[in-house]
Amino acid sequence: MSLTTKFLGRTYASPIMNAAGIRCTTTVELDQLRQSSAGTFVTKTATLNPRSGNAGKRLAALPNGSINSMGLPNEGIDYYLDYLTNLPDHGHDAFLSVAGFSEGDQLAVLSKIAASDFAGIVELNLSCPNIVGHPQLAYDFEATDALLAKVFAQFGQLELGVKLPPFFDPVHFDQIAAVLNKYPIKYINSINSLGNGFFINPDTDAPMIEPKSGFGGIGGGYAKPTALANVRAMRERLRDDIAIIGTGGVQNGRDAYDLILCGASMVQVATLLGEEGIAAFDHLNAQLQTVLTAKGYPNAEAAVGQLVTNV
Ligand code: RRO
Repeated sequence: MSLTTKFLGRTYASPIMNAAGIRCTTTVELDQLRQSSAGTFVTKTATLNPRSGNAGKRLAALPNGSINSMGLPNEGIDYYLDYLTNLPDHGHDAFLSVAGFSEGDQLAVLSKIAASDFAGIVELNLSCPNIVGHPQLAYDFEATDALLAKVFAQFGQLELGVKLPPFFDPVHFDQIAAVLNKYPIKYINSINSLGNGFFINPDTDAPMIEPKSGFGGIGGGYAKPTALANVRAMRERLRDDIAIIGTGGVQNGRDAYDLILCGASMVQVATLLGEEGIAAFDHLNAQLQTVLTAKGYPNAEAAVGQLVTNV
């Protein structure tokens, strides 16, 4: 019995890891993730220059999840590259999440990575919902196509995946999959938070968070059905060699298992990790192992995509 999974030729002891943004901004947090029972880790999304993010209360717990408008606070690409390239494996088993505010920005970040000793996996975040004046890029299929054309023309040597926002319509699943299938993309990560939700604090009658007049990305339990739908819909549409990371609404081992059944080879945890800290990985691993054993799977990899469709 094991939780072993494979992803881009790497073998991980567990498919469960953090989602970008959660407890992964500083080297202290990254060290804690490395020492935890997570299968591996991803950094906070890095930009060309450090950012302090949006001002005011920008993250709040909700009855069944969370709302955030962090605004991409991070230490800048150089900081994360320095950390990762100084690991014994040059970050081979890790993920580096990156974003830019323009095509030029994105390409500049990637050229820094390409010029470094980083040996790991790059995740292009096309779905941050919280930057005023910058829409979630992956909702613009033409702009996504144009960016990926440039990215792969210049940085085809990188092992690169994309973090996607949730889609809600079969036509949109078709359209984004058609774009992604054109490129040698290694994986997708579905989903980012449900963008621009809203929640009112019953004590104050004011929005729960301050930036953007209270609009923010929704995560946790609210996200689970949409995350499952996106992983399943994308698995049905993407080339077989494009792997999937499932993210959204993982509160217990069964939630992780459901994402795996839909086609996820790795599973990321955001809201629960924010609330519980790295002990969350111990609970989730134990619960996922119990489900896999009860269902007769020898490891996590064997359950990937095994959704039953003929009952
Ligand atoms: O920092 C954020 O506000 C943030 C990002 Br970059 C993201 O991709 N998803 C999210 O919910 N928040």
